[in-house]
Amino acid sequence: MAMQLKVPSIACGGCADTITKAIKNHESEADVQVDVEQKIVTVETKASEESIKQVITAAGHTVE
Ligand SMILES: [Cu+2]
Repeated sequence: MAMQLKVPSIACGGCADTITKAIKNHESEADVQVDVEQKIVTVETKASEESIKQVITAAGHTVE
């Protein structure tokens, strides 16, 4: 299932890397795309939206 999450705390490519690594660490098969300009994280994953939100929050970012 693909989901799109608005993550307003993304400021640069480093943030994108942090989030991508955190999600892949949680679920190695997840496909993560981060649009830094739009601050949108697109995740193709079998995990629940709630768990992905928790991973992003745990990585120090804020999901809207
Ligand atoms: Cu950054």
